[in-house]
Amino acid sequence: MKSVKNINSRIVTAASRRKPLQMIGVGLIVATVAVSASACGGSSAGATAAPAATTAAPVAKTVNIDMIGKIDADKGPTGTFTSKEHWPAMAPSDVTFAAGDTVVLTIKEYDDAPTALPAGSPYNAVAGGTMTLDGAATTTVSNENIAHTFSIPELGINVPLSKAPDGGFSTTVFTFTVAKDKAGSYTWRCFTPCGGDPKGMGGSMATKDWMQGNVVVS
Ligand SMILES: [Cu+2]
Repeated sequence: MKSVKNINSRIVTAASRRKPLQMIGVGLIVATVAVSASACGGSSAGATAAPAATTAAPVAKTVNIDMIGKIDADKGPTGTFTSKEHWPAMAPSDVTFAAGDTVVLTIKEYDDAPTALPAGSPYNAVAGGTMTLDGAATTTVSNENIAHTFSIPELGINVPLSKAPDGGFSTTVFTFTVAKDKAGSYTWRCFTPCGGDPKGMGGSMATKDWMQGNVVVS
């Protein structure tokens, strides 16, 4: 509301300078009230469109989120994970951003073992944003290289994560913009069968804070 008041005062002041006649001034004030009403009833984007709102703060922001993927206890930064042997995990498992934000998600993957997706799976391909792998633009990760995915199906997001080089890590940077009507609670999960049981879907795959977590879009 504060910004709307500022806009009004700017419009009235500018109008007064341009139009000294009182009668015209009254007409302009009525017009200004109309602008004010539409700005209050609509979104802040409407206020941004007003000519006087040159100083309005941008609504959307860029959010940087860093995650680390690893397996076992002897890889990755110490203290990040509580080990379960052969359980891959990603941390922090809960992420938050706002509708309309542009999110830059950086994932360092320390798991050096590939886990192939079933033939024909859509989860090898990047979806819902743009991705770089170790600095190079990437649109898909092959079954020879894929270790995990960071996927939020309800938001149309899929980030295939490449296995780490021996003794190191791969760096995936995924950038996406969240639609303004997508506020809500979602679940991210991995889709590679990395869970350890015969079908690869149990254990870490079925356990929150390992291969799945919460996504809150405020
Ligand atoms: Cu996985």
